Amino acid sequence: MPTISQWRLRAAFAERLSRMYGREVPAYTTLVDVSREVNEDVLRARGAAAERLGSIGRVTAERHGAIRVGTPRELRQVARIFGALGMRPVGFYDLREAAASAVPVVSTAFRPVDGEELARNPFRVFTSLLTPDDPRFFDAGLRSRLEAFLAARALFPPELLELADRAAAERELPEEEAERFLRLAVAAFELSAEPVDRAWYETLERVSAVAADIGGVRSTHINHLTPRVLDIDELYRRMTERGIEMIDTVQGPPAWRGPDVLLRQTSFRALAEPRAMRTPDGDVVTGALRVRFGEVEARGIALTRRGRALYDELLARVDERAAQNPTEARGDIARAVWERHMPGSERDLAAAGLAYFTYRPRPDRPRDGSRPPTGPGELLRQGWVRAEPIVYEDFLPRSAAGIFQSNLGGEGTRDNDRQGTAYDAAWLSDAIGHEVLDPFDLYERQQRRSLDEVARALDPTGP
Ligand code: OOG
Ligand code: NI
Repeated sequence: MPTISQWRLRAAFAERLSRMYGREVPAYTTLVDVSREVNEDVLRARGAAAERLGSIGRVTAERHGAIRVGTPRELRQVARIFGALGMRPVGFYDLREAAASAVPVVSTAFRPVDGEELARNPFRVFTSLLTPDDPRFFDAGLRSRLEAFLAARALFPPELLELADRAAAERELPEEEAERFLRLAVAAFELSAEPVDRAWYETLERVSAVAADIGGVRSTHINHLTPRVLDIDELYRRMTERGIEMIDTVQGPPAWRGPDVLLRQTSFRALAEPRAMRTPDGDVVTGALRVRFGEVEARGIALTRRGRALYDELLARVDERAAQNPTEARGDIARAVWERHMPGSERDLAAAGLAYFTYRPRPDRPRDGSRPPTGPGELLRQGWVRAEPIVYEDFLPRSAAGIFQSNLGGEGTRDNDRQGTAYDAAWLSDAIGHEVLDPFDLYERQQRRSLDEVARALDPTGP
């Protein structure tokens, strides 16, 4: 019997999830269509340069999803399902104070980690875990009701988890099992038709719409699915032209004349979806919840720790200037700040050690027996190597917090006089039972490996 490898399972899962979400949220299909049109136009206009940060095949198929779970136990089950697809937890994001509104979660992203796997299919899922024990959001009484509610539900059928373990262990599944696994996995993230207990949902909603979406229902669902676009400003214009109301900014770096770095994202507000509700008298009525939305993103070059520190510094500078000049467009302020302080070319980013690249020896490098210089900046400048950008595969906490706002109607409540529970990557690793990997380490290793190969190839005393 033929078998299906992990990456094919991952690609098939992403595709089926996309089809399912398109049926459930038709505006998502519009977003995918417009993204495709923009990508085709960019490819036509820029040619090979358009594929510098990933082949058009990869970019067209590329999606990230977002899900939200309630307990470490549920998170461990999610890790088993994504583990089957060759996706591992990368990065720790604390969203609890990243925004003005109350978002009581900490998050990670499950994704493939090595270059070849990413090139095959980079599907990733931003995964958030509710924090019922943070006293700024939940008092003791609500916390215990919430924990009891979560303990009593099962998000994933045992058969799905068993098939997941098998796929993870064998790195493939026989065709029939693969089909069963994919069906169960997609179904686990569909919107449930089970009536929502309205009083309970509203109790949680007073704390946070995100808390209600996670802990107010007995199932989970995909919250959004995000295509990748090569020109997000153009996409924003075209969506607005079609009458779709987008959030008022593109999150992340500004539109500027330098290279695309990190991640730029935007979204449209969550749409009202009909949901069955059980009233306190036990009647089932049709209500509506605004939970799910559409997001789109453009990806750029991964920044080093130093580059990221500069990014954060510029963000703070832009905030400060925007506060001082409330009439000036934030995008214009940001562009001016960036054009002044951020190196404006790939080569300058590389020389300053601000961004990650894969370095390769140039076939036309000096062959006169001279010794190569040290350091990627000089190697590049003197024509010994070329540098290909490493794409940023992760998320940004501030942008993520902005994206969460897309489905927050009210502000919710957060009692800032109380001390929040401390969480970090080590705590999350323990909760998942798998190490949460550090994204910088992954990029660093990829760059290091290429520089080691360059050193070997350029060593005049070598074989
Ligand atoms: C996740 C929000 C964060 C992103 O792309 O930054 C996110 C959520 O709404 O559950 O998906
Ligand atoms: Ni997202």
